[in-house]
Amino acid sequence: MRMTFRWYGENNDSVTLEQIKQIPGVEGLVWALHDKVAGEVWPLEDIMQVKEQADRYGFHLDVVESINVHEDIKLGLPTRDAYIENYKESIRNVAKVGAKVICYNFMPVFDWTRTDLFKEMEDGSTALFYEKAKVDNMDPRELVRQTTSNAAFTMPGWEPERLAHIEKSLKAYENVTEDDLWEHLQYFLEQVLPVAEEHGIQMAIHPDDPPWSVFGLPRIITSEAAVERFLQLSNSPAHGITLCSGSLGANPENDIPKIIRRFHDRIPFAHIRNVKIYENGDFIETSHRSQDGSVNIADVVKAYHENGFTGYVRPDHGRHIWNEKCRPGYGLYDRALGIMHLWGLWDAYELEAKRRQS
Ligand code: DNO
Ligand code: MN
Repeated sequence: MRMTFRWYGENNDSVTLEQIKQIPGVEGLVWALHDKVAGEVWPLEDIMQVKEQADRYGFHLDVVESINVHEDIKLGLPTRDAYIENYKESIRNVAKVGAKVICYNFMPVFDWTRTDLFKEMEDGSTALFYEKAKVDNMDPRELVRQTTSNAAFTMPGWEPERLAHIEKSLKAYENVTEDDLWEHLQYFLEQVLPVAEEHGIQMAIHPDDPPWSVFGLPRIITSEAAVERFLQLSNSPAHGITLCSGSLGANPENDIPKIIRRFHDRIPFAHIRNVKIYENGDFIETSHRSQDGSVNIADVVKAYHENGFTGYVRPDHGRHIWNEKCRPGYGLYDRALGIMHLWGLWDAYELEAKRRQS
């Protein structure tokens, strides 16, 4: 298990590289060029700047999250080919600083969706919260307004440039079915996988968050069966998944440890976090501890450990604790606690395995 930490860059993150360096066992940054909109080429020059910053602290840039896929590619429009060419160029460019994994997603219009970014919990901490009834009855434009209006930072997936065209985007999907989306994903992969393969990079899709349709938009990476169907799209070694325990875990029918045990050799990148699911379909992000949420994180780590997992891991989101002012889900404190919890479990399983051998 190779521990990483998501970092948004010098001007866009409350967390510093010096702080990240002091979290035990973090070897690399999960990074992106956050000022680029989907479809744009990532210029080598900009990438080199991130590399210089990472080098100062001895972090690698093996994991990129995310190079976003342009909406025209997901919609299967004729204009997609130009955007796919740009995507290939970005793959070649991130390869030049040693990237090994590119996390991406194929969610129409909206990336991760929550109704409250700072929901108060009983202990006074706050966390990302999803209220199902609210989303079901909400005008998506209202959610966009709410999500972006109080944000001190631009949030990935909620970039103003992208959402300015929300009306048009929603309309464009009116006749796009799940099967269409699968086809468009396959078309995209057929083009980019050979380039990724040639550069020793694995493309790792992030599941849909939450793993069901929102606002009538199709969503396809939502379950174990979907992961199976996805992996069958290609035999390329460059074809894999970012297994996000919190995204898939928001549906209680998704047995995360089981999914890991089944597909571990196709998981180059793991997001590990917990969510507490309520009976009405709401969920809130919690500490990593199994006792605090609905996902058995101890068993998630066990599933990786017993399969000799050598991929990259990051503690996905965290709560906001100790009055930390940070971007939603991406503070320092709770993610650092999460990392120590993951190491604690991992080291204990490691010890147990060694004892068994001797
Ligand atoms: C949710 C987070 C997401 C994720 C992107 C990947 O679980 O990990 O923000 O980073 O959807 O493209
Ligand atoms: Mn995730």
